[in-house]
Amino acid sequence: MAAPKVAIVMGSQSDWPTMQLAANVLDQLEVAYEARIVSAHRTPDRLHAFGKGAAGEGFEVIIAGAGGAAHLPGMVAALTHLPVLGVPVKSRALSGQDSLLSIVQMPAGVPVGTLAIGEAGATNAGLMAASILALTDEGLRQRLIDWRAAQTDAVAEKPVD
Ligand code: RP5
Repeated sequence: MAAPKVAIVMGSQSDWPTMQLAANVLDQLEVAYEARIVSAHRTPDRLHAFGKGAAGEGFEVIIAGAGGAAHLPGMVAALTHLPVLGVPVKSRALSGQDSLLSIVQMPAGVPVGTLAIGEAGATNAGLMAASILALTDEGLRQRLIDWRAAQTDAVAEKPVD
């Protein structure tokens, strides 16, 4: 596979079961990615180096997931011009409401494209990263169209017992 254009970063190992769903959809669409743990609070120097270096590393889209006081997506967005997709991970204490509000309310001028809380958000972040890259990648565009068509075909007209 080609050098990864998508970075998936997360605040903790505990975020991986959620963020893996973004990775899964990228696997299905044959989009190369690299996943890293980058904690805004526990590894601030790593966060700074990642944000400043992401474009130079060849990444074109960043998916950033975090929970609780979820400052990672916003801080990454502050450090790069690349599109940042934020995934609010479902937190133990507040079911991800805290994560969502921490990520979504960015000040004008520093955008984070914020997805839904938890698994749907992670899956959709993967799909959205693919759709951004598909703007300039014809093969990926077709794979994405096929993926969506297969999803439509998989929906039965009637429920089964
Ligand atoms: C955040 O704190 C992480 O993104 C994670 O969602 C949450 C809890 O982290 P752990 O205590 O499980 O490492 O920084």
